[in-house]
Amino acid sequence: TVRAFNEIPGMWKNSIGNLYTFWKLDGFKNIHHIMVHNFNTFGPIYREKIGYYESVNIINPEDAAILFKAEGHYPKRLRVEPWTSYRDFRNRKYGVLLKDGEDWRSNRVILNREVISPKVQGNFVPLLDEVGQDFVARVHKKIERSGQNKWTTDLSHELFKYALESVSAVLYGERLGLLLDYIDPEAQHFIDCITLMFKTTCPMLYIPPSMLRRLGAKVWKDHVEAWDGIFNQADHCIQNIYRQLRKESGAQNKYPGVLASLLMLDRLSIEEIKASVTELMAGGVDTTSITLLWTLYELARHPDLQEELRAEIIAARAASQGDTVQMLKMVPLLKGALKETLRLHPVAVSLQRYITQDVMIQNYHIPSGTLVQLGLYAMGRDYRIFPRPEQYLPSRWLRNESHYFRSLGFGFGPRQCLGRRIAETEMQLFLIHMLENFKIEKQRQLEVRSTFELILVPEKPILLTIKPL
Ligand code: HEM
Ligand code: 2DC
Repeated sequence: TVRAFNEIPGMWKNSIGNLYTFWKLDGFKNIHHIMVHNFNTFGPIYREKIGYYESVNIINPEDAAILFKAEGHYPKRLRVEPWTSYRDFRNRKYGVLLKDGEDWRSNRVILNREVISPKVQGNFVPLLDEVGQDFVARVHKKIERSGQNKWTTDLSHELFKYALESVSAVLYGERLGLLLDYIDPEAQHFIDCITLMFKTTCPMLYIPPSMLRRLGAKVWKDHVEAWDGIFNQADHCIQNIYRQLRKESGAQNKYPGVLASLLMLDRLSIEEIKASVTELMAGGVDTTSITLLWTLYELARHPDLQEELRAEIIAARAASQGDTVQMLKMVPLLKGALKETLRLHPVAVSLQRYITQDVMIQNYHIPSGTLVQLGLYAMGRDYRIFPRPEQYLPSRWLRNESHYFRSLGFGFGPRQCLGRRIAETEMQLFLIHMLENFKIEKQRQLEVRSTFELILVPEKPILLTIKPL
């Protein structure tokens, strides 16, 4: 007995009323908790309508598999209206993040080869390894200066710089030098603009930006200012490389970076390259830095696990004999730790697709064209999917429990995170260098929750103490 679409439980009849309730519950900051609550109330599938978004929400891995099998040839996510509105407003091109259809696919295929294919990882490793070493040197210096043989700090600002330095090294093939003593005010401004851009996106997710623009709302103005800052800084970096490339003729042996590779390949227009490279640069800061911060937080809470990881790293270092690419293949527990971080603290609260064919989920008929959301945060914390979900257990990813559609932190399929290889390599190398040099400790046994600022971030600063080994 197939049940009809209209029989799906949920609150989808009064969209304005829902928007009001949502707002009253401080829903902007708590989307992830509200989703958990809804799954507890309605079961593994529910319909919802908030403002102009109507969706079906699911939580089970088996249902995620059905969703992704129905995503079609041109997978389409929920459109982040404030982001497209800004581009339209300033007459800037969409990059791969915002494009759809054949336009998306043709750009994405070209970018894949330079950013995410296995053949490029070897190019990224030496660059990212150097950034990791510089970070360690900086921490040593901070510890020395403290005069206490330790450094207690909210590492987030250092991690933002680490992430920007890393993604820039890969994109531009050269170092910005953000881990030196002198803080480049332009780089700091760029970092601040990204945070502001994410923050100001949230309230506009449910209220049409075009309306806020006509009303002259502050949130729209701030949003525009944030994106302007992002694009100006990226333009600056891109112009630099472009000029250098025209001066230097003849091939060099050194890996020139993603941008120069794309320019030389000459298969995308300059404007298209600019749009996607800007998205990569902006997408590469808060995402990896916050995931690393959560990982350090978990390692500080689990000293035994920290020792276990350190042992794995030391053994891998010895066995790989200076071949770092090889070494990264010998740290399964470390990779499990990053998966475990993204399970409990995902960057994206949900994954979404407009399905391109009718499907059956939980015995309900769902018509083609429906927006289906997988509650990634809720899934990661459900005891039916992950036994003892509240425990941070990297080894669960090494055991032969089912991993079927359970590791989805970077999304899935051809529309998955384009920065995934960069992010993974950068995070693995960071943790390798940190664990080889320092012990991470926590101040008090305080639980830190997530709050929604378009991406999920810690609700309050996380103070860590770093000691030399
Ligand atoms: C898309 C997560 C780091 C650039 C996405 C998506 C997720 C995600 C969930 C949507 C995927 C989907 O719909 O299936 C993450 C996580 C990161 C991370 C967890 C780090 C821990 C990065 C980095 C970059 C980046 C470092 C840039 C270097 C992008 C871009 C897209 C994307 C450009 C859009 C791709 C497209 O639409 O074709 N990311 N990301 N991300 N991410 Fe990431
Ligand atoms: C936010 O309801 C909640 O990787 C919305 O690097 C649905 C939604 C749609 C798209 C998601 C977004 C959420 C969270 C942030 C994501 C984004 C797609 C890409 C983006 C997951 C879940 C992110 C952070 C990119 C951002 C790149 C940008 C700064 C240029």
